[in-house]
Amino acid sequence: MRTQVGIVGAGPAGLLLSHLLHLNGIESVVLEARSRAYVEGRIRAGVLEHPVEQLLNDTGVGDRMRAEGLPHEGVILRTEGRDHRIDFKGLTGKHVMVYSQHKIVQDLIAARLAAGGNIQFEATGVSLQGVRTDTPYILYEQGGRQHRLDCAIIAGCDGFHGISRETIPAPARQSFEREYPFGWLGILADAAPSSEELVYASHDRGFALLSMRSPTVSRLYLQCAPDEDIANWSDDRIWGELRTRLARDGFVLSDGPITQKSVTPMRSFVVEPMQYGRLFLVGDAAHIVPPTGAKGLNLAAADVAVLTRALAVWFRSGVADLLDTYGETCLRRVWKAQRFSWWMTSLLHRFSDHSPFERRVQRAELDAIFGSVAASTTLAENYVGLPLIL
Ligand code: RFL
Ligand code: PHB
Repeated sequence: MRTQVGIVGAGPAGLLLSHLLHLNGIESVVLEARSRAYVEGRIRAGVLEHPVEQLLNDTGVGDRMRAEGLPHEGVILRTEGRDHRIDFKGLTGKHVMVYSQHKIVQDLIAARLAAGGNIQFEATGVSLQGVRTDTPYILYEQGGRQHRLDCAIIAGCDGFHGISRETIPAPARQSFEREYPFGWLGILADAAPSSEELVYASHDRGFALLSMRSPTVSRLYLQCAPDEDIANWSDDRIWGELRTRLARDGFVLSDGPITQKSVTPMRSFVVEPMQYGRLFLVGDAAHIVPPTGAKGLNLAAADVAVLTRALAVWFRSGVADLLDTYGETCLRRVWKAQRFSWWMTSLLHRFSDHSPFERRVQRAELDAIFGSVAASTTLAENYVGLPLIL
């Protein structure tokens, strides 16, 4: 099989890239290790930045998001029973969109298939060959047979645990990493959200987040140990802990059946460069942020926007300038999002090794935001999203 762009991974990055390339008249084939049902049901992110919402709308895949998504004009920071609202609309004129990542994946798969797009599910044993030549190709197995996909460009959209990043020889890449001494225990529950807006709560027992997926489904998180055993968390214990950490006078947390539970470790990670010959790393394959800033999926979409623009010029005219600066362009935004996610994480979580002095400084930093329009505006600008291409 032959195509222009071979894409590894049918997460949001790979599918959005395939969609945008198609709109630019460029052919692609997406190779995905998992089944369609698996990727369409995988519960992950929920908050879209304003520029990403616009991108989905402008490229014709925003119909269901407009119907079912929840535009949010602010978030609440809660500490010691006090609320401070960050007014996105008032401070930046923009909002964020609460809409499930797995629905975006469903919407993109539907759009690609309706347009005759080629997505190969359950393609395993993927290996990238000849990435330093003008004729790279991808080997994979499917249905018990070995296949070969020839292409001009390979996009590694296979997430943090994929094989694309490791295809770059170790001496040619540098990783920047921070692991946090905690994780997030996340639940989905059939319960009406107890707040109209997201609540980020900093509490002595640890961070908690109230989020949502729809008017009848709540998404909630608790800071926990990075290797927390989910078996130790009964539904009652989870709701009790959420009630303690989210407490405020007059606030009532409504509960309901928990339909999904998981523990996610927290990590900041960037690999440089994001390009090696004809291989381009996109999204989580190149960078991971802790979820506190709600940036991961949004960064993946920004990489896709940069790569699509560069490939459109290159395939049309052979001019490689934008392609050669792909990584540099993405990394400007990536590092700003890294800074913001690290800062939000440091601000709101309980660190067991903090001295009483450091804990007081952390509270003072929250207070400084509460008392300053300038500080609140900086937070709002970063949360609603910087322009896709900086
Ligand atoms: P993905 O989504 O991991 O997709 C990679 C795809 O590649 C496939 N794959 C392979 N295919 C073929 N061969 C191989 N060898 C392969 N190896 C892997 C995988 O099966 C998969 O289908 O990466 P992508 O596309 O870069 O998208 C990134 C986002 O998924 C991620 O950044 C976000 O989910 C992060 N994130 C959030 N981001 C936000 O912008 N806003 C949020 O509110 C938000 N909340 C979250 C999050 C991530 C979370 N978890 C579970 C990590 C909340 C959580 C709890
Ligand atoms: C979510 O709804 O899953 C979510 C919201 C905000 C975050 C992280 C995750 O910062």
